[in-house]
Amino acid sequence: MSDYQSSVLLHNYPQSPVAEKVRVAIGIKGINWHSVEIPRLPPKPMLTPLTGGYRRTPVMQIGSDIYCDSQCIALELERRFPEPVFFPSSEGPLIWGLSRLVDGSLFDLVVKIVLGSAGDELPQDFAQDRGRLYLGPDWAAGLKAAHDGLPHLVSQLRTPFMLLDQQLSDGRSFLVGDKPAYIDAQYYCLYWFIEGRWSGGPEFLSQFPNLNRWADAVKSIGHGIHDIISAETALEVAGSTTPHAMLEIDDRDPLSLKAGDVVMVCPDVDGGEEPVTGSVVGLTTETITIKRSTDELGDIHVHFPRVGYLITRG
Ligand SMILES: N[C@@H](CCC(=O)N[C@@H](CS)C(=O)NCC(=O)O)C(=O)O
Repeated sequence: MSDYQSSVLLHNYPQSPVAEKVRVAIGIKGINWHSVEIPRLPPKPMLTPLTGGYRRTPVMQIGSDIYCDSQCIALELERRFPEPVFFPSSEGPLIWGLSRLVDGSLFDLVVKIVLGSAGDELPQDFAQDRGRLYLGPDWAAGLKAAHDGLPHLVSQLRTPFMLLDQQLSDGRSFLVGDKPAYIDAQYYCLYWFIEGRWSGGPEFLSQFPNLNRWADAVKSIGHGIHDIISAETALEVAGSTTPHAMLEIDDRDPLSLKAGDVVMVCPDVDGGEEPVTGSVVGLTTETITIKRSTDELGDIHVHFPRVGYLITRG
């Protein structure tokens, strides 16, 4: 148990592309970790006691610090395991800033291609859940539009993938040079999703030879050394530790938030998700940390990114 208490536990499932991004990122860092398999569909009764209701995948746990969203997970991995760096070039901050588009609009586009191409073949419960999550309340119409407009959606993806192919055309192994960077994991998440979950993916990708060579290089990074532990063990870890991530409070917060304020945090899209309520214990430009306390688990600190999340007073 003591090893589990201080190491990285990743709540994920094999088919999740965003989890694959984080698994590759962990591979870049070369760390040992423990995998906790969570269901692909709600309810997630062994996960949400940790997150306070956040249901997306993946979630990282270190003791009773819970990191929601790959953005927040990447920031914390970089802070705790600085070598090898996630941004091995002088343009690191610029690339990290621009990469919000990869996690945002490009990921949404790829989701539409995957869901739209599957059409009626999607199991009903999966279509309903992911449709509502990614396409909003009128998801059935959104799914049909994605299905009917598939060629247009593909045309929107072709340009960014062609640019990546050009970026790699000088023979470099990875996007910013010879060392893998977090941006490789971010783009690879899209590639992996397109390759494995859209029937037209392999044919679409065959027009990008440099990108395919790069994808082989990213695959060879692996996922670091890991084993599988039970969700019960992860809950025991949370219940037997206290949060200890370093925290600061930004006194220039645009929402004028202060330590102790009760807030609700939720992705800033209408995905029908439950907000997470807690009191502010950490506040930076990039992240917010809220404290939750329950009889079962004691104090838990739940960390979210600021970009892409709506914070309202509770
Ligand atoms: N912005 C989030 C997106 C996470 C996300 O949408 N993940 C998908 C899986 S790839 C998901 O949560 N699907 C619904 C689920 O797993 O319940 C992040 O970067 O972590």
